Amino acid sequence: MIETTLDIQAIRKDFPILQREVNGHPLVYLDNAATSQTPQQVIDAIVDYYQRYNANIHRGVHTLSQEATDAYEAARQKIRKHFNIVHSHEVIFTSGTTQSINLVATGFNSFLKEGDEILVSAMEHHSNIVPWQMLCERTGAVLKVIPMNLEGELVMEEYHNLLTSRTKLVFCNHVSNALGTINPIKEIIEAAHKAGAAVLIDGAQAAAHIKADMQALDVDFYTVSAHKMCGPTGVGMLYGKEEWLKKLPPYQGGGEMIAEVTFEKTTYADLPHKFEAGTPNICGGIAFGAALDYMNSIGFDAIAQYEDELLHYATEQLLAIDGLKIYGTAAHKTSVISFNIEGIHPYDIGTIVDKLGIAVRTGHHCAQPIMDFYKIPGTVRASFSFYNTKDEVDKLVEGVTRAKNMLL
Ligand code: C6P
Repeated sequence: MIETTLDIQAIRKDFPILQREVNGHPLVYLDNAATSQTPQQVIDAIVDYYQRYNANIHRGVHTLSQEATDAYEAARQKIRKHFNIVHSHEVIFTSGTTQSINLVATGFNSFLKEGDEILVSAMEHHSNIVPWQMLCERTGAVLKVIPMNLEGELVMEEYHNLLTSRTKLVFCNHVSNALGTINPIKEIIEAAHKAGAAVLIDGAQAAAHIKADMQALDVDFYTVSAHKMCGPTGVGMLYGKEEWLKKLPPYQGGGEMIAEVTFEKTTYADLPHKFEAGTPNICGGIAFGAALDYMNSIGFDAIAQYEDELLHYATEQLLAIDGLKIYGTAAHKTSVISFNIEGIHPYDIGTIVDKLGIAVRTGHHCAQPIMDFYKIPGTVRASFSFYNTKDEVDKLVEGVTRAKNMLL
């Protein structure tokens, strides 16, 4: 394994929160899959917006409004460039992945009929299950599940068998939040298109680790939450191919999304505004752009390589604990480790390590079907970012060992 060339200690200085103590111990933040931490550069962009040019966008002729509009649209351009998207109007600002998925699911109401089929992977977050179930209830379409194996990989032969002329949509995450599996989305998209189905990829867990290329993937829809990639909460994006976004009806009605309104009839604005009703999270959008700048200044290849190093080190160290079992052992994984120790509830481990300043997530991770598959109530999930260190992995291992000795 190649050692990283990143200066991790210098990077850590960009994150003020990493200097704090929790319960009398230096914070060890290993809940990055839930929400990543925010570098000073992004905090500065937020402060700068509120200190210098806080104003509504696309509406005012005054200078502040124009400055805010320019910064917001510049952020859209940064997103376009980062994800190699053809048109900036294919970037829709949303409040995050959940809203992005609901926008598409609601929009498909009029495109589905009874008996049509929707395929969804067995390792989805609830936000990529429930909106489709609701869509099926409204339209009479049928939800079918692409199964996974014990390693936490999709059974691709089954996927190919499930695809038929009845399949209209396929939904899958790029990376599983509970297992870390990187799914073969290129193969999934190509096969779905051959069968005449559209594909939505939930990129919530991938975007902080993999620079996804919308044109190379040829995906129809892709979703991202900024707060998982060094940005603020409450903002994200929906990428949609122009042809789809033109066909889908507006998601919400209100200001900004209209061309003309009379009491008899309303016509809608062009893309992207058709899907951006009301005053958006202006500051959040600008800060999302700053987060992309920050992560790109470090470099996604270097990030992925270092996180892989952390993943392998942490996997090895954790497996040395007797009775510890890792869920999700796919060949291609991001830096997420879900585990349990026989005879101990994950919640108890999470509570004890928190007393040592270590933040991990415990529970079903909003992915109950995965827990049902493994017949467990939940897991302890440690998720690593490029600002974590091997020293922090050691602290996790010590903490988990201590919890085990206390509880067994
Ligand atoms: N997963 C986790 O701890 P929002 O909340 O809209 O930003 O993202 C929802 C979402 C959708 N898909 C995947 C794969 C996700 O991981 C998440 C969020 C967090 O795993 C919080 S539940």
